[in-house]
Amino acid sequence: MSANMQNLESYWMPFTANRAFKKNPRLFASADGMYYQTTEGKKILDGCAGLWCVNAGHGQKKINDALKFQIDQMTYSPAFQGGHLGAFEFAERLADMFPGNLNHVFFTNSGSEAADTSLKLARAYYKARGNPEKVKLIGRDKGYHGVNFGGLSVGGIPAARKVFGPFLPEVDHLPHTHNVDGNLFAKGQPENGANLADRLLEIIELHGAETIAAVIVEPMAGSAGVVVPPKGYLERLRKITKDNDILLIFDEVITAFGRTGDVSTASLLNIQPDMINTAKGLTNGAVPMGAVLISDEIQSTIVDGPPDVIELFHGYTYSGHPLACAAGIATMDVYAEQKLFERAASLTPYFEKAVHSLKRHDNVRDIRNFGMVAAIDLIPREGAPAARAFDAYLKAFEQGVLIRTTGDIIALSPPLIIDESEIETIIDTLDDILATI
Ligand code: PXG
Repeated sequence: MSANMQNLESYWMPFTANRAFKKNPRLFASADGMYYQTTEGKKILDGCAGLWCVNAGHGQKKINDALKFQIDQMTYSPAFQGGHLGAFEFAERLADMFPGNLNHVFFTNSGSEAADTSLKLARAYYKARGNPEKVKLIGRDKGYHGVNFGGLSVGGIPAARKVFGPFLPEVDHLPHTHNVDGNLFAKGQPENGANLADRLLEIIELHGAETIAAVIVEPMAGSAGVVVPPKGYLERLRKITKDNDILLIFDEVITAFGRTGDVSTASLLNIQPDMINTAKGLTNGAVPMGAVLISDEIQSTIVDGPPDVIELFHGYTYSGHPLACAAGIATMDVYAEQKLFERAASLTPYFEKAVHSLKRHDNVRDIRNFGMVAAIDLIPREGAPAARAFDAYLKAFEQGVLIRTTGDIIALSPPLIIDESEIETIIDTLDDILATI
């Protein structure tokens, strides 16, 4: 059905300017490899992996076949006091892939649910361990942990919080690491800003470590416009949290599954957090799913009670859904067989060079990159914040390239199957557009 035959009013679209969209809809009908096709038959090169999730590209046959098979086997089995083999297999697979002692997996249906699950687990852990006063949760300015109340409470994007408060009271925020002097046009991790992790020491002094359960950060903040961790910053956060008996949660909803060149950014940087949140690339975006990877210590402390009693009153009707697990297992096969994490790592220098070539435009304030993610930070138009970047978005779409914008920042995070000529197409298109906006 084409857009002009369809009434678009009933569907309230998320994070969208609904009225503007419905006047000028952009509707996708099919997708294959690096390309979408719109309802009008226009081919669109995917520069942002859908919404940072289709890491293996569109229409991967193995994932589709696994889904078709699972549909005929069983589409639902009860998640509580019941199970199916796919969930156990997928959990074991993930536990093997993620670093160190992260050997337990709690399935959710989104990154938002993963955020709230991890925060609840942090509190449950200290209650089980006999430290019920350790309840405070420390997030970071510009942080994004989805849209539920826990994630919003520790989150730090004003527009996402503005009309929804009040939030959880037992929360504080670290400063962000964005735009530290001397970091403009940094390639990969910037040099300056590791010392900002020391602000955690002040937060600990203020509240007392004995009241703090966890610190949650995105290793690289995506939604805020690609804030890359300064060299040494995450390592410093790990040391301070460990020294003070505070859990460290990495929200890797965007940064896991090859995006930064390894299974997770924790693995890439050889840092051992106590929990890692994932979603998006977990199923290549084929079925909604999130997962929290949990350390042996946290899991065994919570589960260590009378064996016939439910240990944790938490979970979702669709935790470990059979279709999501089938898609997820096949997705992990595809990542491994097509060596996509290695591919991301080896493409990064080419991508980095291509993106930084856009520096020559007067309206570009900064360019940053980390693995297969990049941001082109534009100087806002006077009195019209975000207008210049959204103009770029509309023009790119018109010219057959899908990008993502947040505020006046263009974010690129293409599927990891991208090749050099497709990178050139994205950059050439942006090069043309930046000269006109
Ligand atoms: N944590 C992080 C770090 C995220 O990036 C979520 C949690 C929430 O995931 P769900 O599945 O509940 O949406 C996210 C989601 C963008 C963009 O372009 C970013 C996200 C989602 C959609 C768009 O900035 N991040």
